[in-house]
Amino acid sequence: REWKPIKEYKEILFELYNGIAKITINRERYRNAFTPTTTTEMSDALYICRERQDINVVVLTGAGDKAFCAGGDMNVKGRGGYVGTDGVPRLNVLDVQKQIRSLPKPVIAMVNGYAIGGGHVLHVVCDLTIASENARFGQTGPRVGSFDAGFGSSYLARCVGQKRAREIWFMCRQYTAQEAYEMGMVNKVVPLERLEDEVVEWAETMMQHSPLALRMIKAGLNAELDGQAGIQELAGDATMLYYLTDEAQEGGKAFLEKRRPRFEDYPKFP
Ligand code: 2NE
Repeated sequence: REWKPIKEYKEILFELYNGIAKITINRERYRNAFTPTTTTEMSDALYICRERQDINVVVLTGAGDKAFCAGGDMNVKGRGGYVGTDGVPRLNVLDVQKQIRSLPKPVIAMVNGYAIGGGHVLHVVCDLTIASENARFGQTGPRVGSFDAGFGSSYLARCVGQKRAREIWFMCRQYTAQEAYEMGMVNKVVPLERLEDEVVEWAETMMQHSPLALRMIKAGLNAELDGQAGIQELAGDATMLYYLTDEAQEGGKAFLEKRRPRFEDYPKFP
């Protein structure tokens, strides 16, 4: 399988194969822990994923066979956030989470090893998680001076239930891929050597389905949980579909032609 580079970055790889974009955190030496540079680059790549018509499904993974992502890079954790090359502390992984959540295309976490701390949250916010048998899951925040009380807690609880979510955060234990599957936060577990094939098969299956239907389903599933921000996305999709109607076109045309719009000409479905 030949992945073609989409854009060059310092700390991630961004590649395309057959309509599937793959974002790989490329910091194997640090178990793919992210710095502000990593997350800024991920945000840029996710923006491109949203814009490009030839990208249908996005896969998020980590380099090598040991880690998906070990969370924030503790070497650059300062007061107030992870300190970038500009000396400013940030927690911009939260922007990455929101982008994954609102991307109108399926995002698959391809978990190839440790998904720990902020790395665990990244797999949680993806639409689907396919894991290799060697993958390990867990939060460490309360042990290392951190926590994620946003999607990393509330959406996790929607996936595994409140008792399990509290256990994961309060106990800071690691769970095997099979345990994560049984808890409901992993869709499938496969041998490591089959991981990418499996993910590509899932992506190709989804690509045979209506992109707009998948987009609306994702927006609807989010809207139920995400309050006004979720409703805004679903409503934005409704507006986009409305703009495609002759009735909406008539409103704009009438304004430009300085006449009364003839909305009565268009069908009203019961
Ligand atoms: C991931 C884990 C369990 C892997 O263990 P192991 O034994 O396979 O590897 P090892 O030896 O611990 O790690 C290999 C190298 O990677 C570095 C290590 O320091 C080590 O470096 P050297 O000793 O060889 O120099 N490394 C691993 N994770 C790192 C990290 N996060 N930052 C910087 N360097 C890291 C094990 O490594 C582990 O438990 N890692 C720490 C996981 C962790 O606590 N992450 C931060 C949680 S907080 C967070 O991510 C967060 C949040 O809670 C809320 C919002 C945003 C972020």
